[in-house]
Formats: sequence, C-alpha cells, structure tokens
Amino acid sequence: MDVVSLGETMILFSPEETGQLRYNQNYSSRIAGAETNTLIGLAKLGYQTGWMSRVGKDELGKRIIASVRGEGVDTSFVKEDESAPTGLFLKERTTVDSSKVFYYRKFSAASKMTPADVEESYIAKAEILYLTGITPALSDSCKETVFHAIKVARNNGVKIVFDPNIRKTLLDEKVGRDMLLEIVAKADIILPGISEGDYLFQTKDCKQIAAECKRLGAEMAIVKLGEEGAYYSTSKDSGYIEAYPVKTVLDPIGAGDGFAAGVLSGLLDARSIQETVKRGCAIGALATRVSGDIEGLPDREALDEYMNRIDK
Ligand code: CKP
Ligand code: MG
Repeated sequence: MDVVSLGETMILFSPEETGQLRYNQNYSSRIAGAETNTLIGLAKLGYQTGWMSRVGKDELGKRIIASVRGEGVDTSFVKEDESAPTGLFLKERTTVDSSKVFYYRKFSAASKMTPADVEESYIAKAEILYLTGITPALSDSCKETVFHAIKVARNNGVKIVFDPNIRKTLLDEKVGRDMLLEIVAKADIILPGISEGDYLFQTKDCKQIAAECKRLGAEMAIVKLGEEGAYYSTSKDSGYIEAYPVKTVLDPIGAGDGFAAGVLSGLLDARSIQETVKRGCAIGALATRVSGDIEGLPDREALDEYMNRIDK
C-alpha cells in the first residue's frame, strides 16, 4: 500500500434547494468522509490505498463499502458492525455560497472503532499513514485507536501525515486542543488551514503556525491559505505557492481532502516540495468546481492537463 488511513465515512444528504433544511423536500445522497475523500483522490491518480473503519451492517454501510471499493480503495479491513448504524450527515445550503452541516453520527458504527480494528501489518507495510483530527474526536475508543495506529506507524518507520480537520461540534475545546497537539507532536507532516492553526496555536500567521508545528516535532508543515494558495516550511526551505484560479466555487467542502491527496501524491513521487504543494493546490481547486466531496477529484490525465494548461 502507498497510503492507509482510518476514519468514518458517512452518507451525505444534500438538499436541492437553498434555505432552512426544515423546508427542503428533495435531497440527493452521496458518500463522504475526509479520509476516504483523500484515499479516493489518490486511487484516482493510480496509487494503492487502503481504509480501515466500521460501517453499520445496513444498506447505507453496504453502499459506502461498494462505493469506496468501486473507486479502487482496498476495504479488506472495513468491518460491518451489527450493533450500531452507519453515520449520516446533512448539508444545509443556507444561501447559494454558504452551507452548514448537521451530523447524525453519535454512537455510529465508526465511532465504536477500537485499537483491535487497527490492522498492524497493513500500516507496517505502507509508505504513509494518513490521519485527520476527525477520527480521534468521534469517541474515546476512536481516540485510542488513532493513538495505537500512530504507535504502529512510528515503530515501523512509516511516515505520518496529519490534517487537523478540526470539527468544533465534535470536540471539547480544551481537551480537543491538547489531544490534537499531541498528534501534531507525533506526526511527520502537518496540513493545517489558517483557522485550524488559530485554534491550535492562537495565531493566524501562517509562518508562526508552521513554526509551532515544527517546534512540536513535525519535520514539515504546509498551511492551506484558500484563495491565496499555501505556505510550506521544511527543515531546509520555506515559501508560498499560489492558488490555482477558480471562477465559481460550487462546493468548498472536500477541498482540503483534495489538497491532501495532491500533497501525498507529490511525496510518494518524491517531487520537490514546491511541486508537491502545487499538486495540493491544483486538486484543492478542482475539488471546489464540482458538488460533492469526491466527484471533482481528477484522474492523472485530467490533473496533468489542468496543471500544464494553467502553468503555461
Ligand atoms: O476539510 P474538508 O472540507 O476537506 O472535509 C470534508 C469532510 O469527513 C466531509 O466529507 C465530511 O464527511 C467530513 O469532512 C466530516 O466529518 O466533517
Ligand atoms: Mg479540512
């Protein structure tokens, strides 16, 4: 495997109309989950990826497994749990360009993951373990699961890439921050956004955010700046990469996961840090042009064509 991950994937119901959800009658449904968004992004580019999780032993769980597997991600270590349902969430399109999410994921099957769900040999043989801050926020047993996965990766020299993906509705402010900082300290590469850096380190300055990640022990931090691109800082080098232009943002949710897929692909291909971050920016931009979290993620040909066209 090139990249393995663990986390929750849910069914997302998106209303066809804008406005308060209580008046919406028609929804479309898709699968969504930060970790599988990134793994699918990588699978579309041709990498070997694998996902560890639980879904309910129900129709929606079967849909998630079939979809994730259908996109080329290995699901051998995804369990169907009879004792809990698959999680759901709904997106309210408050206005054309803003949205809110409502989770129905408490006590879901994925929130019951335990360290026994971590397939140690799967992590040990992978190039990279990819984690986000959502999974340890799901429950105490999920937190233990993530820390166990980190231990396995570290014991086997597997690189850990961490997107804090802070979800305030899932985190107790103080406990949440300390837990995420503990993960930052154990991971190799950190991919925060500005608001996540602000939550973790009380600063909106990307240079300071990157410096704090490195002070805690990370070898590299790449701070996402949205329309302004990204700032990277490694042990040797630092700098800014411009964003790729997007005329109309149709759906910003999932852009960060696309960014992660681009960065991971650059790392796997041993590209320069500039090229690696550029790929992140390119896939992040492509992800916003299409509704849904995975539907806008490019395959290799589309990515190369897009980057060559814009870079000219
Ligand atoms: O940070 P992003 O907008 O890229 O993440 C979006 C995903 O996993 C989305 O798919 C949703 O299912 C979630 O984050 C979440 O749990 O909030
Ligand atoms: Mg994010």
